[in-house]
Amino acid sequence: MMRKNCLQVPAELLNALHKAKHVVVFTGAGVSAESGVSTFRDALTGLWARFDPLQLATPEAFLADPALVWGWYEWRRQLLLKAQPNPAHHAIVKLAQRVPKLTVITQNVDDLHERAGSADVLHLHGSIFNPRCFTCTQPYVLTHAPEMSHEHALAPPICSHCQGMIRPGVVWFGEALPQVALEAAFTAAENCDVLLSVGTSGVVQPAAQIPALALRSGAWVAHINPEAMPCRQSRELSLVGAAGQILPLLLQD
Ligand code: BV8
Ligand code: ZN
Repeated sequence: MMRKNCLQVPAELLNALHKAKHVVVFTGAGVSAESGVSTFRDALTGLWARFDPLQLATPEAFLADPALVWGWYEWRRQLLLKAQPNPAHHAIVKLAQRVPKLTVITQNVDDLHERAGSADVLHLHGSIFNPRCFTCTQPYVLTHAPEMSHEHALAPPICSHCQGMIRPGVVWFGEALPQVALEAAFTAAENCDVLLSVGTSGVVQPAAQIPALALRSGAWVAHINPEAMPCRQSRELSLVGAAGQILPLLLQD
């Protein structure tokens, strides 16, 4: 029974979602864009405007200038504390209530999926809310929101255990991804019926392999992005638009 075709969602995708036993939602910075959180590629502001995030999000940059890098993350954390989940995050929670199994895999370091109600989110690039000691990896409990009226450097806290520097709990370029989360993400991609790739430019490896893995395993893959994404196979679709506009359309009966 072909489903009625709505605004931008092809009927075959709605059918596949309706029949799916396991759906994966794979997100990048674009899913948080409508929460007012700038994506990684957006021009960095203020103090960091002169830096390329690819240079700043590295252990080398942190060791070279700990206050510059820690200040950047505290500035971003403060903005995230003020941000709210958007209709995209909420639609993912609603979709999870309608399918037998739904796995959220995110490249993002924010907690907006969790705050919207998603459970067991796989964070491939860590979390900005779980800092740890750079030297002894002892977790560090952030007790307050940073008071930063403007972007500025901020010396990182010192580890009470070994006097080392506290670092953000994110995966920097050149650092290995958390093995357990990555393996779980690959397994989910290989065993799902539909994978929705939401708000990612598909540049950063090895996360960028996830949609291709699902496609190779016979799943439908839909890219949801204001930029049209290249589609190589018949079961790969590009839904051009904002996540907060398109994801709610997938919920229609
Ligand atoms: C590793 C945490 C090895 C930090 C991040 C050369 C070739 C290939 C690979 C490499 C290479 N040189 C180096 C590498 C490896 C490197 C890599 O991939 N580099 C790339 C840049 C070439 N990868 C690594 O280093 C990884 N580690 O390989 O380790 C290893 C192995 C064993 C032992 C030791 C080492 C680590 C990668 C993780 C880096 N950390 N984040 C932080 O956040 O500060 S990744 C960072 O970039 C973000 O987390 C994000 O996930 C990612 C991409 O950022 P963005 O571009 O902003 O986001 P996104 O791509 O999602 O783009 C936004 C999209 O949203 C756009 O498409 C836009 O159109 C869309 N959009 C906008 N608005 C909306 C929207 N979509 C929907 N709705 C909207 N409203
Ligand atoms: Zn320590």
